[in-house]
Amino acid sequence: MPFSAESYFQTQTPPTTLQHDTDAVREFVQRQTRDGKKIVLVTSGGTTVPLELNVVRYLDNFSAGTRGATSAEYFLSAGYAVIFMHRQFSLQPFSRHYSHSTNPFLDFLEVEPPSPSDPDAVPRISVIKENREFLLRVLAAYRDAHSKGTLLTLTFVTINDYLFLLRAVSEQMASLGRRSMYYLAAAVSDFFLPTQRLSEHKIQSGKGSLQIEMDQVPKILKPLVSEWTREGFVVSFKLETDPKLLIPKARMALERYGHHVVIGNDLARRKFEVLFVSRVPRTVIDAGQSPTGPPIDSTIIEPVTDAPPTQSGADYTETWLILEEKDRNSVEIEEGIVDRLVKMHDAWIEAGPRIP
Ligand code: PAZ
Repeated sequence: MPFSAESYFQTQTPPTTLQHDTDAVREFVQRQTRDGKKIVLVTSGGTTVPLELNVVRYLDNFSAGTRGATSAEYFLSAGYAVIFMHRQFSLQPFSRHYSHSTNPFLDFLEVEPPSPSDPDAVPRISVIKENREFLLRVLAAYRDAHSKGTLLTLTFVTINDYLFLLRAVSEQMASLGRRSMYYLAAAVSDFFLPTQRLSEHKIQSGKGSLQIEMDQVPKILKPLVSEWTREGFVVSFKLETDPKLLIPKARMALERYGHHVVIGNDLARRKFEVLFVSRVPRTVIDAGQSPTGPPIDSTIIEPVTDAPPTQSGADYTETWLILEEKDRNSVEIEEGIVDRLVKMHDAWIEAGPRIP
């Protein structure tokens, strides 16, 4: 029998940090509610699947957390409070601009020699001139988020940490009703090994080849949408490597879970091209596709023209958001994604019942 969400949470062990994180989220939600903020939960990075209890080996995936970390910054600048739930050591808002692999921080700096006329002077470190404007912008946004307390960062490592934490955070955010958004960009494992079947110690190699049968991870979007957060605006991501699958799989997800938007992306083209698929009321969609034109100058919104007919007869809206070729090294597609979702979310809030 595959695990349902319910049987999963009954049989698997919550992470030891869960209560601490839940308390932090409760306090954050209460404070942001008092300040009249909308809150977005951004999930980011990949989950691991441990193969042993005393874990030496695990399965992982490619996600660096770029989408989530970048989007979190744009949500903050759009006035949202952000719960940034990310894989430990994956990219984070602000510090992503100088990660250890791209743009090492030390490369931003230069040393000014001490003045020969002052015997007590020491060398000074400063930011290289051409990086100053950019770093000042990042620093100002970082300081703003910290001084206002609008960013709460939580970490997960395993698929188990992720599932327990997602449920806890969603339950805490439920009180926000329509003023909450869920932006589920993490790359979450589809398969796992239940604790009960994990080898306690490091798997030994003496027995030749290794065969592991994994269980399917329960489809967590279903309870998230229908039980944990009834009114939240829910956006999930769908990654494929075969572009033909994007539209059918995105539609299937909306059909199955009844949420608001699926953003489809092809692995190789994800940094400059995403597909929006939604089934939300017309007014909400129109807001996302502002009649005054694309959200930012460098993005093109193109209706999908080659979509197969829907099997259920449902009315989907499918559009590509594409970065123009000339802008692909200087503009981040997340700016367009967030801009569009914020408009859709506002229309969703406007269309719905007011929160007491
Ligand atoms: O983390 P990243 O920026 O390298 O990649 C982002 C992404 C492709 C993981 C995200 O856009 C996404 O599609 N997440 C959902 C993946 C899935 O289908 O489970």
